[in-house]
Amino acid sequence: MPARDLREWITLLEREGELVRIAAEVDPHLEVTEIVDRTVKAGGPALLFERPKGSDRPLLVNQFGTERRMCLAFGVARLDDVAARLADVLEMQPPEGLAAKVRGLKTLKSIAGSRPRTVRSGACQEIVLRGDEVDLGLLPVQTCWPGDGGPFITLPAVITHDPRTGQRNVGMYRMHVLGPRSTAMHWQIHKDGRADYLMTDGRLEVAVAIGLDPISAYSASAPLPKHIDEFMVAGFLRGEPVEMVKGVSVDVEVPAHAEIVLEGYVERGDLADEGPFGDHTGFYTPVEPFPVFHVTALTMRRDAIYPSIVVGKPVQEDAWLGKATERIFLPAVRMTVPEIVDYDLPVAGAFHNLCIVSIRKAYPGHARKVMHALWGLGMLSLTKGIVVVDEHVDVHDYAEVMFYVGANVDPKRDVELTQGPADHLDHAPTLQFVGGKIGIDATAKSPAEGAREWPPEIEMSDDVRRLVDERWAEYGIGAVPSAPSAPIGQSSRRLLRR
Ligand SMILES: Cc1cc2nc3c(=O)[nH]c(=O)nc-3n(C[C@H](O)[C@H](O)[C@H](O)COP(=O)(O)O)c2cc1C
Ligand SMILES: [Mn+2]
Repeated sequence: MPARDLREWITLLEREGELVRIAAEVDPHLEVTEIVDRTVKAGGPALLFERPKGSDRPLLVNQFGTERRMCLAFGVARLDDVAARLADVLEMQPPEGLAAKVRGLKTLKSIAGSRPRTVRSGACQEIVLRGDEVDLGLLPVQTCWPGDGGPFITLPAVITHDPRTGQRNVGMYRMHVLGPRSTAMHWQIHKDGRADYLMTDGRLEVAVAIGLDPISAYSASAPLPKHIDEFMVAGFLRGEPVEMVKGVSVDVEVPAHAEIVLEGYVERGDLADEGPFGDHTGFYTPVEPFPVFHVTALTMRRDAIYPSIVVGKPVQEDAWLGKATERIFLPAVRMTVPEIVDYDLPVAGAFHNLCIVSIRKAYPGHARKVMHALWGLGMLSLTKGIVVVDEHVDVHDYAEVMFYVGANVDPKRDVELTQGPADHLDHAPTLQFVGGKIGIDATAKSPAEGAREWPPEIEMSDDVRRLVDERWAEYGIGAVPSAPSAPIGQSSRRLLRR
């Protein structure tokens, strides 16, 4: 059974020795950040601050901060197992034989049972504050970094509907608290929430759920196509639908088990200065106008817990939300670009800066084909640098990748420079939103690609390896790790257990 809500998740974390309660009074203004920063970087536990200064509500951070907790959230041993479930659906073929038909039906049923279910009442509305009663100051909202423009709600699931189709969208967009009843809504230019807003004449109703079961919270951060409801995917990944209840002041359904819900609206042309904000890029994102979210109701559980996340110079907690996306979306990426064997978005590259991809190379120019495919694929289109390696290279072993980038590349021949859309937060391009892209083809090249004859790579023969394995004790050298076939070095495997 997946955790039904945030508190079941907290119970699970506690049982697994993955959560520490902090009884001392701690200030959500900067102090929490410094504590979390040290804890995340040390691979430490989730932290439940029971007495955040200035608020009666406990503050939860670092719930996602290790790979183990991310796996616990999904109830899997490895994140690739989540991907495998999704791959089953994506790769469904007309079944042959009874066994395959039964399996197919099961898969179909798990999709059909994934749609959010409307229920009559929800714990998220135990307390209802409307109009002037609303005060965001009740919540222990963090001011994360010294240069931040104020407190920011950092782990919200923002729910909107496409005004033309009624289709729901859920996205994680930080919210700069501007007053007791208003925040900014940081819908970046490429995002679905922004599209719903731009499609609206006048007013767009918005609901924000804070404090969800971990899979629903994760889903809000997942880069799904616009027409796919993130809560449906959450239901599929949980194996149980997300229960929704009518909002008290808006015609938007909200997750019944949420800890806290903010209901309200944005209006076309109603903008305010958002930021600065110490961002996941490792830099402060400067002030920029964003839509104002006016809160018409704040509903919550009687003893609501407020969850938060700190982003900043990597590695931070969001690294693991990102790694989950990298793993979960691999089958979907492969649907379009099947020659991809694996890919890695290094945490240090803040996800959009760098992508290493291994391919089954079949023809001249193939690496460039894959680069351009990725530059045309969903949010991967924002990737600034792509390194392509051959299928035998472990993309998660950065030393091995560097070996091939160094050894296999003629910079004059193997570098693809192009341009395209840039990440909203990328400060390096001359213009905001558009910029250069670099692709490095580190595959072995053929004469058809203008290379001389490619030399064979050095490898010991299997019979000698076996011989040495068998005789090892006889040599009296003691324990030495088995002969490495790849260069040893800093490996992302330390980050991503596999
Ligand atoms: C902790 C965290 C904070 C995020 N903050 C923002 C943000 O402020 N603005 C934004 O546009 N995307 C932000 N994102 C990324 C979006 O959640 C992500 O792109 C998601 O796919 C957006 O949903 P959409 O595809 O439905 O637009 C954040 C992601 C995480 C994990
Ligand atoms: Mn979406």
